[in-house]
Amino acid sequence: MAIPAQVEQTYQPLTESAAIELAYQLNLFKNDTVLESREIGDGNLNLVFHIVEKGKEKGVIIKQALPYAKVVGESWPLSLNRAVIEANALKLHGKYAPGLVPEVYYTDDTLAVTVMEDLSHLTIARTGLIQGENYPLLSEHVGQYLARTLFYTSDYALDPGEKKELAKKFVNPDLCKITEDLVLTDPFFNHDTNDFEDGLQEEVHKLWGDFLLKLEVAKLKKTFLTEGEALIHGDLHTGSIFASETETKVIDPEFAFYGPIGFDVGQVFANLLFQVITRPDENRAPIINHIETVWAVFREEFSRCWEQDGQDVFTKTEGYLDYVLEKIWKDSVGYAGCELIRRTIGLSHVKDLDGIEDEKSRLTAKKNTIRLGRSLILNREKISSIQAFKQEIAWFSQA
Ligand code: SR1
Ligand code: MG
Repeated sequence: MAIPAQVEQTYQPLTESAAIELAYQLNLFKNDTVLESREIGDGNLNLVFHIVEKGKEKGVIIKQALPYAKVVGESWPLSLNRAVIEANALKLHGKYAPGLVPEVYYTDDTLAVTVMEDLSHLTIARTGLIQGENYPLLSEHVGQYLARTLFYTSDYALDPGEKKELAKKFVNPDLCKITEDLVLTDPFFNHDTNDFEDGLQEEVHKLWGDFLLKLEVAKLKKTFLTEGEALIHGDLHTGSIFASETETKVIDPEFAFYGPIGFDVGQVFANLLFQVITRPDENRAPIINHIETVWAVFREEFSRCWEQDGQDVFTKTEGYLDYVLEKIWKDSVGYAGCELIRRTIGLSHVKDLDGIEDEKSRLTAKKNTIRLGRSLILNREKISSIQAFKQEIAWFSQA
């Protein structure tokens, strides 16, 4: 794609026709091309326009941040700087995990716009998985993405000064606050952002009264607030992944900041677990294999990068890599638990659960995600291997 021209504008939300105008102004297409524009954003925060030449399938995506959370409304203001953070994270993560993130063609900080690769030949992984797809390469690709983006942006790989410069660039308070509140606080208290059906009252009240659980969530929140280990994606659920039989692309890193590696891994685990819990018995194995493979590939590739490119002198010290991996594992198990609970009773649910039409089956599945979530948070020190994790999953995924 040719480098687009610059445009001088003040911020205003785009419409479908304004997005076409912008595409012309940026010289993304020739002036005589007939363009079509469709707003396809189904997330909680942004406008997303698919711009194509009439009659063609592949075009470009123009994504624009809104100055508030679309899912709540203008009463929840959000910084437009997240568009800059997202574009920079895509570029940096793309450098370390080539082929696994969309290409960025153009950014405009004032308009909070990112023009990027059109991935409409792929399907959002959550949608495909719910429809019974298995995407055989999904976990291999996601494991590689996690290992490489997280290792190469950490102090294990970078000079500490360079890492701190990067960390400054990715300070992301508004989006971190969403996670601190919606994932790591509100679901564990009687808070008005929570959203759950009546049939879960008893289960939820038990959770709110569980002081041991609250203590463990407090520890995980502290880690999220204070451990700037690597440039994490920050919102790595299956709605942030495009997939096909052969390709995987991780999108939407607007929550990126320097945080704990286990947060990204844990969100991947949890969002695959929704499928384990909601699929019929006979279709669960491919998803359990995905969870196992994500961890195996992450562990192997992270270790390989560590041996090859570890810059800190202690990366040569026996036992240090094992210590780091063990900490990442325990954090991942704990954050998976928080995400399971949050997507069940907090703000912003998942279709895997809410899409179950039969009320009894839906409530059973939701009770299982709450119970599994609680157990993962409380027992993460004891769940020390993928085998133990699989046993835990089996226990809570019975109908
Ligand atoms: C107010 S935003 C709600 C959720 O949408 C995003 O995808 C994140 O998961 C966030 O927590
Ligand atoms: Mg998102």
